[in-house]
Amino acid sequence: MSTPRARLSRTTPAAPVRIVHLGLGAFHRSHQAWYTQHAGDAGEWGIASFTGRRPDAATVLAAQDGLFTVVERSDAGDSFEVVGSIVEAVDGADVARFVDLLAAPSTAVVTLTITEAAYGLGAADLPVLLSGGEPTTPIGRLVAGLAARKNHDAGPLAVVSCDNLSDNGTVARNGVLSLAREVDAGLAEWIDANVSFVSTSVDRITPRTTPEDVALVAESCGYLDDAPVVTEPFHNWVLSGDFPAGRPRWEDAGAVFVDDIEPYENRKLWLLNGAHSILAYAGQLRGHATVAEALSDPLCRDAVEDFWDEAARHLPGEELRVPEYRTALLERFGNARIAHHLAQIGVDGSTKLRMRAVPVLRAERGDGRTGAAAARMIAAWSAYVAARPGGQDPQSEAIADADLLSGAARTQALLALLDEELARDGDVVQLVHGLSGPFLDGAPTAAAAAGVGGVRSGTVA
Ligand code: CS2
Repeated sequence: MSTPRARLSRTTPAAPVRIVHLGLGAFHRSHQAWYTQHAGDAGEWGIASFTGRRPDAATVLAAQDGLFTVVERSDAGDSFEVVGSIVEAVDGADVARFVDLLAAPSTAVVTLTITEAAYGLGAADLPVLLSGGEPTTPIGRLVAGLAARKNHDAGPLAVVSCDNLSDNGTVARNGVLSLAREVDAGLAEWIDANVSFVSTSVDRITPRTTPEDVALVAESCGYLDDAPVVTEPFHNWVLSGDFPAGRPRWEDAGAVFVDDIEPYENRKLWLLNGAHSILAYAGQLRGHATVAEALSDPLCRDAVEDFWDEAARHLPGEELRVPEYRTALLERFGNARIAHHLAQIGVDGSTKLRMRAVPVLRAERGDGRTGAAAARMIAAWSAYVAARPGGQDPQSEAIADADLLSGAARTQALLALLDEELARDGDVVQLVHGLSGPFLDGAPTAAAAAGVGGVRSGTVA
C-alpha cells in the first residue's frame, strides 16, 4: 500500500477537559487514556495532557487533535484502535495553561506519570515558587496549580499517582505538602483538607514507540499517525482513595477499586518490576537487548524464578493468585513481538531497586533467610553500573563516587544508595559483593556483543 496522505483528525466533538495529566508518554496513552476511552461515561471526561521535559510529544499529538492509535500486540497478531480521550496535548513548559486548568472547577482529577525519581525533586522549585516564577519540576508545577485552585476557590480534587512506587499516593502527598509548606502554610493546610491523594498500582507493558510502529499504522490503517503506541493486550489498574469531585467509570474498562492496595502493589512491584530489573541488568551484561531475549537465557530465567520464590513468601492471601500471576508474567515477558528494550528498563536503578529488591531482601532476612535472590538483583545492578558508567540515574554523581572505590567498599557505597541500614550490615555487603563478581567476570565478551562499554575489571577486588 502507498503511504496515505490523510492525517488522523477528529470528526466528532471532543469531551470537555475534566482530567489533567502530567507526563504525556507512551504509557499514559496506553493506560490512563485507554481506560478513560473505555469508561461508560467517556463522553464527559476529556484529558488535557502535559509533557514532561520536552514539548515533542505534545506537538505531534496536537497536530492530530490528540488522537492516536493503540496497537494491541499479541502472539496472534495486532489490533488497532483510535483513542480520543486526550483532547488537549500541551507542552509542559506552558505552566500558565496547566495552572488555568487546575483553577477550573470543572477539573476533577489530576493524574501523574512523572517517573519514580521525580517525586523527590520538587524542592528545586522553591525559589521560583516564592518569587512567583514558573516551576520546572512536576511537583513544583502541581503545587503552583493547586495554589491557583485554592485562590479561585475551585473546590476539592483527586491527585492520582500512576508511577511504580509503593504507596504512591502518600509519596505524592508528602512531596506536594512538604513543598507547599515552604511556600505558604495556608496553602499546605488547604491541600491537606481538599486534595485526595489516590494510590494506584498500574500495569501495561508499553515500549517506546519506534519509526517502524509509525510505518505499520500507516500501512495497516490507511491514515497517518505519528504518535501510535504499541502495547500488550493485558492491562491492570488497582486504585485506592477518594475522588471528591468525581471520576470516570474506569471500572467499566476493568479498573478495580480496593480499600487496601498494598498487597496488589507489592505483587506488581516485586514480581513484574523486580523481574524486569533483574532481566535489565543481568540480561544486558549477558548480551541481551530485550526482555523476551533475556528471559530465554536460563541463567536470567533462574535468577527471576529464584527471586519470585523469595518474594512469594511475602505475598500472602489466596486472592493474590501468585502462581497464576507468575505463569501469566512468563507469557507476557515471552511475547517476542513486543520488543521491550532492557536499556529502557535499566534507567534510574537506584530509585527502582529501593522498591523492587530492598523490601524482599529485608523481609527474607527478617525471617532468618539470606535473601540471596533479591541480593542478586542488587549485585547485577552493581555490575551493570560498573560496565556502563554514566547511565541515567537521579543519584548518578553518588554512583560515580562509589565507582572510585574498589572491592567491598564500592559495593557498600552502592548499597547505601538503596538502603543505609542494609549497607551497615557486613553480611549483606559480603553477600551482594560475592554475587556481583560472576556478573562482572562473565560480562566482557557478552557486554561487548551488546555494545555495553568496557567492563573495568579493577572495580571488584
Ligand atoms: C518497567 C515498567 O521500565 C520499567 O521500570 O519495569 O515500566 C513496566 O514495564 C511497567 O510497570 C509495566 O506495567
